Amino acid sequence: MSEQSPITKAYELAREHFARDGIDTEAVLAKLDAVPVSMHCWQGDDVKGFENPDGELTGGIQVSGNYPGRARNADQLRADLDKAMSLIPGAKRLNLHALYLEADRKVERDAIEPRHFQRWVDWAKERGLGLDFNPSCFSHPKSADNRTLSHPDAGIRQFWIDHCKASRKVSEHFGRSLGKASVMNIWIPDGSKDYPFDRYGPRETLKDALDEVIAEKISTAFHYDAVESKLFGIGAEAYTVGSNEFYMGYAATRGTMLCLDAGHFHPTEVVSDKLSAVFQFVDRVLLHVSRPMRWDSDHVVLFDDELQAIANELVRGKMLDRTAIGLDYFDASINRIAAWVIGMRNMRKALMKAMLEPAAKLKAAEASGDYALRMALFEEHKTSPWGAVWDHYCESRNVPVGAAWFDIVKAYERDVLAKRES
Ligand code: RNT
Ligand code: ZN
Repeated sequence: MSEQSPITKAYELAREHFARDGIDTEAVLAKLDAVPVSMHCWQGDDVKGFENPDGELTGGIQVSGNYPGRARNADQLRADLDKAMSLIPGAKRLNLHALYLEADRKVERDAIEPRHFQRWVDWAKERGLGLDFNPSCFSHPKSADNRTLSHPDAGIRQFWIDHCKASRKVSEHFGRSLGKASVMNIWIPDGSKDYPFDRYGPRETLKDALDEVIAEKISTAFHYDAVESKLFGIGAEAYTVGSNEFYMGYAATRGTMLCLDAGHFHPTEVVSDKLSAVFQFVDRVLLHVSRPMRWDSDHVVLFDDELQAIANELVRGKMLDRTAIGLDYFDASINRIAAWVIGMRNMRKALMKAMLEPAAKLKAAEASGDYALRMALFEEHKTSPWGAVWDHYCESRNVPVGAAWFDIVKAYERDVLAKRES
């Protein structure tokens, strides 16, 4: 018999540890593998896209940093995505924005068609990936005054309605071509910098515009609509039309998915506490896992308490099947591929740790009112040998163990990224 590797040895001990709590780590890893996490294309090029790569990012979101090597075209972005995905275990999807179309001449946003995304579809099909989609209601002259679907001008409003309708066709095409339903998320920057007189009117306008967008029924075998709320944005500090209450009501009454972005709430509010509340009234949730620092800063997702709390909720409350997990951040100050790999690995690591909780014991402790035991179990799980399970998971799924992935990213930076125009 061949010598066991240190990783396997550590895993065997960990496996026994968790088995004592009735947890079958192999079953956990099989379950973990199947949970898709949607990787956001826009970390690779600072949310620029290929419609007008010299254009400015607008809509109250901001990228900071100028680390060299940003993807300048779709082939570069796909190469970067391939590199990142080769370092990330588990089922993955790719989340695209309308800005990432490929066309040989200018295509207006209200005229986008599935064929402008065909190369993405072919790429995803070859890799067995699902695709998700987003209309891009920002970085455009017609969104310059921070009004899109709630715009008071009927012509401009119609332009954005038509963009969202066209986007649904693209999303449906993704679902049909790949056999995996696409989640299409509508986020708009609409709001105002200072106190408005009328808060009611724009919300009524937005409601009607959204109703027009989703009027045509599309099978959920191929496509889901999601709507994303926000507390504020740069230049929309006083009023955001699409607030949490607005979209909560919208999703609940229209049957769309509700998108919860971890950076879109008051600083002491957490998405982890919202999940079990919104799931009483909406069928499906889209998560934009992000890390706000003092504001909606879209920092790289770390393995922190709130990420763990989100994962715990999804697993404990059996909400995973009703949740689409996507990441949403954009950091241009560090190697962009490393940023993807860190966030994606962290998301899955948190899901794994949640699945390894001594759930039966915790449940019993809570039911019997033994809150000291509950606390003790929570605390002990923090240092249980889940790291050994993670290492084994990575090794058995043929992705680098520990920080070994970083050398691969550095080699790619040297050989590929550094040669791109700065
Ligand atoms: C903006 C929203 C939105 C965007 C992406 C690019 O505050 O979070 O989801 O980050 O669509
Ligand atoms: Zn978001």
